[in-house]
Amino acid sequence: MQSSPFARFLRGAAAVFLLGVVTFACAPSPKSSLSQGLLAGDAASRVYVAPGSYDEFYSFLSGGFSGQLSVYGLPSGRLLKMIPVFSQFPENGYGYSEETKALLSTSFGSVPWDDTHHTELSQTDGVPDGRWLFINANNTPRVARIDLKRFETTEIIQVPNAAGGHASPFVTPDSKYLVSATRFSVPIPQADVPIDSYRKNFKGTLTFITANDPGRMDIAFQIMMPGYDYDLGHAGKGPSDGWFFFTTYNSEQANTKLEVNASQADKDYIAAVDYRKAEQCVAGGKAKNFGGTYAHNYVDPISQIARSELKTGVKMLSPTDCDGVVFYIPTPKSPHGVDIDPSGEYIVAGGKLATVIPVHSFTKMQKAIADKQFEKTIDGIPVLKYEAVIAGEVQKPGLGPLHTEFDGRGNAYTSMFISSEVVKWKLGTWEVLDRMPVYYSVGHLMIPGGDTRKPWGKYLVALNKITKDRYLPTGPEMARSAQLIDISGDKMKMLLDFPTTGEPHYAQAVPAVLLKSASLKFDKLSENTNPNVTTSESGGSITRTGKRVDVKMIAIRSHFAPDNLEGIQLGDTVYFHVTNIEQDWNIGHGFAVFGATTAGLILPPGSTRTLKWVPPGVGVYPFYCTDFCSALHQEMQGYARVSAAGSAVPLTANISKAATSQGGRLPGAPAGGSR
Ligand code: RUQ
Ligand code: CUA
Repeated sequence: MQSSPFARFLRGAAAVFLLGVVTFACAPSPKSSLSQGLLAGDAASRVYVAPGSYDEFYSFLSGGFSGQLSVYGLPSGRLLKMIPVFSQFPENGYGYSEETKALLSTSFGSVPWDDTHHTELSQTDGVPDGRWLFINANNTPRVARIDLKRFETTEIIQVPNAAGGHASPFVTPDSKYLVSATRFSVPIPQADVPIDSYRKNFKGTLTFITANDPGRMDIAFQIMMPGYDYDLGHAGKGPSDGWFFFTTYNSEQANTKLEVNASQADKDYIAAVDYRKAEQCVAGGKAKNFGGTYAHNYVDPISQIARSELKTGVKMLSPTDCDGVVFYIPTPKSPHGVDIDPSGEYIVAGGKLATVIPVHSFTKMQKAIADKQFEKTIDGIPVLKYEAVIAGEVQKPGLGPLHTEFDGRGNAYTSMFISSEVVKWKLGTWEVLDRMPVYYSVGHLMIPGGDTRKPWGKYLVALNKITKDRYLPTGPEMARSAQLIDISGDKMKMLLDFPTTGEPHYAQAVPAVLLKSASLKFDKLSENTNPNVTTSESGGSITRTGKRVDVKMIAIRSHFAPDNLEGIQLGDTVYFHVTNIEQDWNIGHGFAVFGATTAGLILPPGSTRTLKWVPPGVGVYPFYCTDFCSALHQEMQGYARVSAAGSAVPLTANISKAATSQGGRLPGAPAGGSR
């Protein structure tokens, strides 16, 4: 293979990749997609979900640079919902209403836009359990919990002593911990040092975050690591349960022109962390009390109001103080993904520049540790011998391997970024079984449960970086493209292209039955403990406290009560606390007021949301419902009168005469459901 044309091709292509000029040079022609599997009509019937029918799987795709995630049905590829996490979201007012703002708080203040990379479902015994979905923020390192009864973000914790939370938020099989690792090493603690003192002053950290207790996410401990880039991670399972594996690149410790300087070494490392050993060392007092300030934000499940607290200090463990807590496994070459097969024995790395896919053996790793088969030690971390740990190498897999998932039938599927294909290969024999071209430059791929102990190995979704000619052109920017592939047979079959929001790095999916029936339909008004809730037509009010005016009102088809407000003065700050008192699934209202600097509020049934409004001048300002809720939605409006400061106009709020009948429906208006 050394002198074969293929090897020369690989070297040439790797050089091209290094120069960064070609990202999809080897992409096959789009015309060939239909010949790669089924006839068009056949493929269409495989993804057809008849109107009114449900999809078989929920899938959760990270939104990448949008800071959000989105929910798609599979196999149809229909977009079901976008869930805002680290970014404000105009579709439902997330991050704009007073109740949700605190979720975006960090030690740097409010960060209303971040970059997400990986979605991860909570697990019980190594299998997705449908309780929560976790997702990371990369730029300001954070981890969020999404409650899958509500499909809403309910908790976010910041990760201190880190920069770039990319290897995150991978979960242990019991959901005890989530991890986050520094993609970018930095001085820890931060310090004003020359950048070219990188080798001396820059460090990485691996963070373990407690995850199993909603409202109590916390930094369990951190491990101080050599200053490399820590890229991705996955927990062990089965026999390797208790271990966590992280890829590193830039073990060269370059601090400039990384595309060349961090691609010098033949091998970087996978860091294998024995986190039960870390727990013992922390319990045994071997961790240092270390600084670091971080925000913990949490939506109170009763009042549905988010609160933020700032915390300080973590337990920091050094490998030199805790023998056997971390080992490095040499791995070619600038590895990106690290994926553990369903049995827990094989550790698969995707070396972006490697010509093979190396697969390590957990059994051999344990033996190598017991036999002290070490090459050297770096900062207290023994480096195991490659030959002592390697189980096998997949030869000629393609170009630019990144990520691998499993079907539970002994097969692995690896994404090939440069050669734009998904490659199926066999665990144990390492032979390539099949290839499927994808369009173009696939990053992650996802099989429902494909990183767990029990994959639902029916479909594979390729998450592609470049769309180009796949859809009607929409100017210089195109939506990213996902492709659905049938993996139930021997040969992969291309079924469907569908556009995605943002850049989905990773994704997760579960059978719909796991979540469908538990999905919340509305919040019960009787359980709404927001202190500014209004539960009845006549319960609204307007009150003044100095220059602050609080308005409590209800929204119901098709009015607000009260609907006319007077006595507000220029210089006041007005808080509109609006409660949607509907008790019916999916009956929402909105609230917007003229002169506001954001659009307003969106109110799911049973909820209270608050809009802060500083009137821009004297006058009369209409407010209205922004969500077409009924035949008389256009009538759902009111006025706020603003007088000069010191005016004698009394503070009043009326209840509209048209709104006095309970339920608030005008004669002749439909009873509901017509939105
Ligand atoms: S990454 S395309 Cu942010 Cu997980 Cu590999
Ligand atoms: Cu309420 Cu439109």
